[in-house]
Amino acid sequence: MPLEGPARIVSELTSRGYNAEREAVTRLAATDDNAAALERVLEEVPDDALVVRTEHVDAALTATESSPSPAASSTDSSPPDPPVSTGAASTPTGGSGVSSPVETEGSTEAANRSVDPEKRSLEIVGDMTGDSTGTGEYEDFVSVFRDRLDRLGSKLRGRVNHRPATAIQNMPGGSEAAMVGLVNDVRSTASGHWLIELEDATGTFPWLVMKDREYADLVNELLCDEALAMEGTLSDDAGIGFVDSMYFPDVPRTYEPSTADRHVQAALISDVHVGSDEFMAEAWNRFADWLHTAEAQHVEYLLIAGDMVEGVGVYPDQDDELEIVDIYDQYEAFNEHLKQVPGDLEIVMIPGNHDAVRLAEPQPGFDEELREIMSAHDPRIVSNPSTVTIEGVSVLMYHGVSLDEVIAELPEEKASYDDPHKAMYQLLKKRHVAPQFGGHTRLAPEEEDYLVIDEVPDIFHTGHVHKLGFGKYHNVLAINSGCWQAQTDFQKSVNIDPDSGYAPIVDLDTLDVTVQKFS
Ligand code: D5M
Ligand code: FE
Ligand code: ZN
Repeated sequence: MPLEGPARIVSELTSRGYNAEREAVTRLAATDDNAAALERVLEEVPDDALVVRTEHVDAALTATESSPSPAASSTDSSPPDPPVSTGAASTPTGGSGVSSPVETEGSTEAANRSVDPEKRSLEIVGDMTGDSTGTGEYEDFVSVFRDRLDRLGSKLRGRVNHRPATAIQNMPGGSEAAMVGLVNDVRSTASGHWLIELEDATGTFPWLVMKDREYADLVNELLCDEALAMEGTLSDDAGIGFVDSMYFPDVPRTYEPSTADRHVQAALISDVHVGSDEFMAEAWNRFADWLHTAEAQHVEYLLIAGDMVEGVGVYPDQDDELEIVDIYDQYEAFNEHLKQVPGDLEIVMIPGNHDAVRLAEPQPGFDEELREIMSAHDPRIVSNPSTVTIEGVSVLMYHGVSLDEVIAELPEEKASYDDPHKAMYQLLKKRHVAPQFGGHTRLAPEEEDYLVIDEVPDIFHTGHVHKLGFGKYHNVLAINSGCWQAQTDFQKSVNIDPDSGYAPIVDLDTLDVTVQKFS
């Protein structure tokens, strides 16, 4: 058995019925004779273990030569647990999670999972971790908005014959004019029309949308600071433009998403909230167990869109609902839960508003100390937002704090907690994950606006509102994952009924979604 490199080691282990921690594989790969080392390690692995851990490798490689024995095939002779697709009573995993060791759960997963890491590809774009330039000065705000206008404007400028605000101010009355800018203000007039002030690098200009024009229906979805183009006719005194057409940066209707070349799936989750009294450890255990079953054999990627832990001091009176009060202990516990999922999964995570990183967006990925703690299966830890391209399919991951704002500002039929994906459609249309400045969503001033959706993603993944919803907008799959936290007192007080314990699973070859329920 000549073995070369980590990929061969992983497939050899899988064919023998084992999963392995990434670090374990790395250490094995570093030995002079990979094949012999692997045999020694398999002798060292306890009989009931399904995962080859770093400790096993260390123990085997430091131990004196033991008597050679034939290669251990899968030591698991117990009958497999039934695959679980709907959770509930059929998987008696029980326990409060943190203390339940990985190896005792999930039975024959390794036999059920045979992955070939060489078929995988994963690439990250837009991770701004370590690239924050903001000093918090006024100039940074100027620069972030200038960058927003430049980049979103470039998606609009080709569509209209635009002029700067100051040039429009000097055009003769009655002229045709168009402008690209950021929405500075939206108000209704005494006669029920709408006045929208657009701002560009030169100044501002007011545009009037008449209440009986078709575009009036779009005014109620405008947010301050989003980029727009207006086209119309100037008034006789050239003091105002009467809008004939309005353009959003948007996703082209004909957008054709990329898909994977083989049948492979990704689980998209968020809002685990470990450390909260309401964290649903049993539902999580069922999810982790299910990932080890044959039914989940094609799930090779796990994306987690923020709120790994409950955090401390995030909301008033949150302390009353904490099971774990120390933030580092919360991450340790989260890591224990992460260990329960198969070691061969590729995991990508971004932070959310409950996580221990700066609250203002973009949020850089976790610091070194937290990365050390959350090291189970060696996850890729990137900023909120970031885009991860898996097997050709680009997934824009964003935690989703701005969704609260979109839902609050827009009419029910365009954005609501019951249909969180519709709020996501608005962000895609605006090509920005958090358009409105100065409201609920905190934005960090940076030289560059990392929150612009430059490239159309194939999948847009958010969380935060703790509701499950998905749908397609101009062929882009928008998924808001639910959460792993039962209803909190606060949520009860404001009638938020969370969708807890669901995992949406995406087929990367078709972009079809199935939902697995574990609560
Ligand atoms: O927020 C989960 C959802 O609940 C999200 O829509 C915000 C809302 N939420 C939860 N707690 C509060 C408080 N105390 N004030 C305002 N809004 C709240 P998450 O941040 O994921 O817990
Ligand atoms: Fe959350
Ligand atoms: Zn959140």
